[in-house]
Amino acid sequence: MQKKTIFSGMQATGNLHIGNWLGAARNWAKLSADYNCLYCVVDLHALTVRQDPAQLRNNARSVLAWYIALGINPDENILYFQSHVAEHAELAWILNCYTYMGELNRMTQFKDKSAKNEENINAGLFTYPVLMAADILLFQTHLVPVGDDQRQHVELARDVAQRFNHVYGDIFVIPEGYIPPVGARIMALQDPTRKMSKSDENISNSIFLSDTSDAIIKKFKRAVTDSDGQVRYAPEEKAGVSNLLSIYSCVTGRTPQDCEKDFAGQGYGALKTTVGEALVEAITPYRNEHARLMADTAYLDGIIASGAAQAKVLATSTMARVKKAVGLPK
Ligand code: AQP
Repeated sequence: MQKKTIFSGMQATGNLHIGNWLGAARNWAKLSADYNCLYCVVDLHALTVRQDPAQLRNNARSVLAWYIALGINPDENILYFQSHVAEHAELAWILNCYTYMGELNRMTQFKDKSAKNEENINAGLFTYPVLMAADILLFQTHLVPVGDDQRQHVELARDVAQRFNHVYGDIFVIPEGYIPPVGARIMALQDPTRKMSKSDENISNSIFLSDTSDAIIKKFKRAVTDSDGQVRYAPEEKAGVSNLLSIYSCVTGRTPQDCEKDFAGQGYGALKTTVGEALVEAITPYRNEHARLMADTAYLDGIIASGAAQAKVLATSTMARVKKAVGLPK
């Protein structure tokens, strides 16, 4: 039987953090054996926030190298840059004409990001979910493994695809989101009511995959918890402690409730040290592999070129059907 298709991506807006890994890339690696997968570095999305050009180019390569370092085999999956396949932007324009302002006005990420970038609330930030719908629908995607913050955007992609199909027939596969039961929303260490984010101004909030082991241990030691002193998994009531237990759960492969038992009769100090050390052990081999890949320019260049060529073939096929359906001349 023909394998189904996965599409997902990450923005090249900075260093990847453990939320990007535990909420998304970890599942990409797990799912990749059973699907045809495209994992994209969504560099066009990154432009919705002002970027330094040299840094954006470097971040894009770094994100792609992280995909490989985190276990996604470039010989079996398509890894590429969004800007190398112009059909992403072309389909986004067409889908803009099938998406309602009211739908985009409801997107919580737009509200959050506008609040953070008051001086630059551009139209791209507003139509970001349409470009994301185009990313997904361009490849007749069945499954989109993402973190919880992208749930609403995947829903919108489904709505737009259904609307389009209703008018023109079965042009797009209707995608499903895949959001993991644990790790889908890793919270900021200093403010566990907010999600961990690449572009957070306070670097103590995020554990970056490139952080040194010492920095990781220190950040965990300073993580905000609460004053009742009990290691218990209760996300609503005990956001900081539950966040640490979620991270530990992802790294150990055990449930957060089971992890809780390891700390019976112990305080938050033991929890912070254990989680920090477990994480250091888990990511050190990835960090070393990432450094090795970044130094191998020719190898990365080869993957980038071949990924774009493979993605382009698939994208062209969908675009031909879309253009014909809406009536654009040949
Ligand atoms: N804190 C998180 N916990 C779990 N998953 C997360 N993701 C992001 N943050 C967390 C998931 O990682 C994938 C890539 O995210 P993105 O690059 O599209 O950026 P984002 O969702 O806007 O989050 P960031 O990393 O915080 O970037 P900035 O700071 O640039 O906004 C997605 O699957 C996302 O769900």
